[in-house]
Order: sequence, then C-alpha cells, then structure tokens
Amino acid sequence: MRNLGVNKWIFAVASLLSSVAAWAEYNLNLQTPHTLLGQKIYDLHTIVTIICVIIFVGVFGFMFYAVFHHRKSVGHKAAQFHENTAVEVAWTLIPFVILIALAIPATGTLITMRDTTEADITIKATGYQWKWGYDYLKGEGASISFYSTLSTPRAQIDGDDVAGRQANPHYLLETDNNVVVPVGKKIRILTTAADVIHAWYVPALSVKQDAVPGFIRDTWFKAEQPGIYRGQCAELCGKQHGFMPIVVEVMTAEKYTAWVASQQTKAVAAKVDPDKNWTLAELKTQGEKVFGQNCAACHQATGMGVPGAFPALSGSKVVNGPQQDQIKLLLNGKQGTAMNSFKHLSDVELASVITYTRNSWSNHTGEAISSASIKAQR
Ligand code: HEC
Ligand SMILES: [Cu+2]
Repeated sequence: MRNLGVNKWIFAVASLLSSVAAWAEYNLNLQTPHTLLGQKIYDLHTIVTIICVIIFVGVFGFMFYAVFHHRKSVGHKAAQFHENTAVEVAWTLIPFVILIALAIPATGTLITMRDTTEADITIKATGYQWKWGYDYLKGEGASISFYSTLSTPRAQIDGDDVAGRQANPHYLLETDNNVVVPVGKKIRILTTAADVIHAWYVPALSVKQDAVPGFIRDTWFKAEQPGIYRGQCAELCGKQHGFMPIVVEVMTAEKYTAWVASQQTKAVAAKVDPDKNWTLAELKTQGEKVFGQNCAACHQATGMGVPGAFPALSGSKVVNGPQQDQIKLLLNGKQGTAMNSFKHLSDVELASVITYTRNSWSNHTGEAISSASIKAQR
C-alpha cells in the first residue's frame, strides 16, 4: 500500500516536469518594452515589486520570529502593556515614507503617460465587433483610412488545419492591414468604438486604452526601433473578442513615406472602381472575400448560420426576395439584433457581398447587384 502512495508522488512530479516545456512559452514578467516610457513603466513595476517583497519578508519574518521565540511551551509570559508612543509613531511614519517614496516616481511616469500633446501623427482607432478601423487624422499620412481584420486562416482556428496552426508563430496575432508608423515619432492614438467597449492594447509599446462608444480617449507611444509589435483587444467585447488583433509596424522615415504614397495611390485606384461595370462572376469572387471578412463569423462560410443565433442565408427569404430589402438591411442593420449596419463598406463591397449571397449555396437568383443601386439607396 505504501508503495502505491510513493508511485503517486513520482507520477505527480513527473507530470509537473513534463509540462515545464509548455510553461517555457509563458512569460512571468511584462513584455520587453520598446519605448522609453515603457522602460520607465517597466522599471517602476520592478522597483515596486522589490519593495513589496522586502516588506512582505520583513513583516512576516518578524511575525514568525515573535511567535516562535515567545511561545508558551518555552515558558514565555506575555507582557501586559498598553500604548507605546515610540512604536505608534514608527508604524505611522514608516508606511507614510514608503508611500511617498513610491508616489513620486509613479506620479511622474503617470503624467508623462497622459501627456498626448505635440504628437507628430494622430491616428484614430475605432473598435468594431470584431475588427479595428484606423483613420490617420494629422501629420504625414493624414486622410489614410482602412480596416484591419484578423488574417489567420479560418481552417487553423476551427481546427481543420492543426499543422498550419502549430507552424504559425503569429496565430491570432496577424492582420490584413497593419497600423504603420514611422520610428522615433510621437504617435497619438485616439480610441473610440462603434458598438461595445473594446481596448487598444500593445504591450511592447506600453499602451493600453479603452475604446468606449460615444467617447474619445487618447494615449501615445514613440517607438525606438523599427519592428513589428503585436497586441490584442483587451476588453471582453463578445464572441470574437480574441479575434481582433492589433499589429503595429514601425518603419524608418523613408519607408514610411513610401508606404504613405502607396496607400494614397491605392485610395485613388479604389475611387475609380465604382463606375466600372462588374460582371456577376467578378462580383461573386470579390463578394466571397467581403463575406469572409465581415459576415462569416456569424452567418458561417457555409451560409447556414448558427441555429437560434444567426439565421441561415442559404434559402433565406430576404436573400432570395427583392434586392431593395436586402440592401436596406445591410445599410441600416436591424435594431436590437446583432445584425449591425454595414454602411461603412464601399458601394462595390456591398454590391459584391450581396451578389455573392444571392448566388451561393442554395441561392440562385442569377442577379448581379450594381454598385449604383447601393449608391441610390444610401
Ligand atoms: C455579428 C453577427 C452578424 C454579422 C457579422 C452579420 N450578420 Fe447578418 N444577421 C445577423 C442576425 C442576428 C440576423 C437576424 C436579424 C433578425 O433578427 O432579423 C441577421 C440577418 C441577416 C439577413 C437576413 C436573413 C433573414 O433571412 O432574415 C441577411 C441577408 C444578412 N444578415 C446578411 C449579412 C451580410 C451580407 C453580412 C456581412 C456583410 C452580415 N449579415 C453580417 C447577424 C450578423
Ligand atoms: Cu474588442
């Protein structure tokens, strides 16, 4: 019987050790900061932790020493006294001094964190269920604007491509459009949200700011080296909260200027598009992409939805009914349901996604929706 007990212990220790490899992936400390302010925050955290440990060891050490040496079994008699001015002054003053000593560097750092004045570039980050929208408002690149959605393939997430997932170092931390900024410049981020509260969080840049519907909050960072810094939405915001990453790409000034130019060319190219006459096949191909990024999370790639939560679009009366009604639903959303307005999509994107739903799965309307009819109903 005793042997069995020992075996159990060996088993427990062995299984603990075998998971050490898995632990190695987790960090106990904050991520390495890549901004000067981040370094200050990091150091402050280290100092406060050390002071806490010293106080902990001091207080508990003294307490255990007192309990052990003055125990009844060695014949110690409790001293009976009341009020000791020296002790009372000491236990008021010492914590007071410790608090002040911590408050001075903490306040300095906090004030720097909140100082968003004199930014070189201002970018608005808007949280959506479940993606981020970015509008460059001020500084080089002003008027650039795009959406940034998760780019990890659906198959890796759903477990249909486990090998792909294991080989992907940026699983759930990659986007189709990264936030691009120049190195060494003060970047001010305004945060807000279109539906529920989200939070813009990039640990290596030491920024974390709630994005609240109806409010604008701000934060800033100044990256010291070019690189790619990854973060996530940090406010539980619904079913796909874990699927709205943030990727900040810090570039040299020259590369940034080139990026700005390429974005502006792209924007001009996109503006020409609406007048183009798209064929049904072209719209469908484009629409499948738009659907994957904006609709599949709820209505599913199979068009079958999720029974009880999200209706199937395959065989839907709305999708197979008058096109005006479906356009109206997408432009306005449906109040009180998870079906939000998609009017932030362009005319072409809406025309293509509607064409896609009307000609996929069991739907065969044969209709190509023109971007002009979206424009007319806006
Ligand atoms: C966040 C989840 C969500 C997303 C994303 C979403 N929908 Fe919906 N959708 C819904 C819900 C919920 C309803 C049902 C609303 C109601 O109660 O009538 C709905 C209804 C619909 C309907 C009407 C279906 C019917 O038969 O009543 C269509 C068409 C539709 N959505 C198309 C789209 C398209 C196209 C997109 C992408 C551009 C999209 N939806 C994105 C949740 C979503
Ligand atoms: Cu979120």
